[in-house]
Amino acid sequence: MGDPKKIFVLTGAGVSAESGLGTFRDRGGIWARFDPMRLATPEAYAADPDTVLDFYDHRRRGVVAAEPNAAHVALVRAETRLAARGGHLFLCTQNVDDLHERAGSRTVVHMHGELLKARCTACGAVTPWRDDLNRTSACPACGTVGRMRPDVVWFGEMPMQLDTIEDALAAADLFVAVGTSGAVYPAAGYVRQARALNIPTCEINLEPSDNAEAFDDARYGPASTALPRFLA
Ligand code: BV8
Repeated sequence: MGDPKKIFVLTGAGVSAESGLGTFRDRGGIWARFDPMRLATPEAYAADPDTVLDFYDHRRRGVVAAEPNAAHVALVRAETRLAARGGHLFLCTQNVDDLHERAGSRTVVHMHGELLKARCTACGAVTPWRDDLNRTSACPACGTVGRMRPDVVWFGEMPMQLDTIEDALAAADLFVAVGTSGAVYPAAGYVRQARALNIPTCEINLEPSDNAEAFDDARYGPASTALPRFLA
């Protein structure tokens, strides 16, 4: 891979798998048990907010109980090492957990939002999630009752910070996808954008992803060992 200076890393649920957080599409994954179209859509929230909020409360409890693993730590070390030689590691995650931050990553772009933040659907204010938040809670900013939702991006909703992500992708000299099945767009399309820009690409995953053939290189195995080895 030569000596890249600007690495764009896209992470998915697979980097949090060894921290005990469910993935979506693996056997027994979250979506194998819950239908995302029934739970992770604005329509689902409008139709049955209690069920949707319960689903996210359940996942938030898992995140709070989880600890970052060696994959998260390897990204922090790489970020520090790159910065020390004038480079940059751009970390874009599809994950809504805060394990990258808790491992020490300084800048994390959550393109699918953050489970530990709440958004008021009346005024748009985003505030830290509080465990007592529920359907009858009032927005801390505007006081409107019963309009709070998790600050995550549901299917059919616009992912966050797309311009920032596209700029970072265009400036990268290496694209690495870690722990993602390549099933969800626009994230799954980034490897093809990198190829079109002649940026070398590598996937690090437990097994070949849905768009494995789009990558120049690949390392298969658990992220907690494959990623530190790749970034060493
Ligand atoms: C958009 C947040 C327009 C909430 C998530 C038809 C109808 C409606 C929409 C569409 C449609 N067709 C296409 C679309 C677009 C849609 C989409 O892509 N659908 C798919 C299902 C076909 N996308 C959207 O709706 C997006 N918005 O398109 O808006 C637009 C488009 C472009 C530009 C502007 C506007 C919004 C998508 C975001 C949805 N929100 N999550 C929540 O978390 O509840 S998606 C959800 O899936 C998570 O974010 C998750 O991160 C993401 C992707 O999954 P992965 O992270 O890849 O996880 P997965 O389980 O799939 O894979 C894990 C991988 O890890 C596996 O490969 C496994 O082998 C590996 N692994 C497991 N263990 C390990 C491991 N690897 C290493 N080590 C291990 N130990």
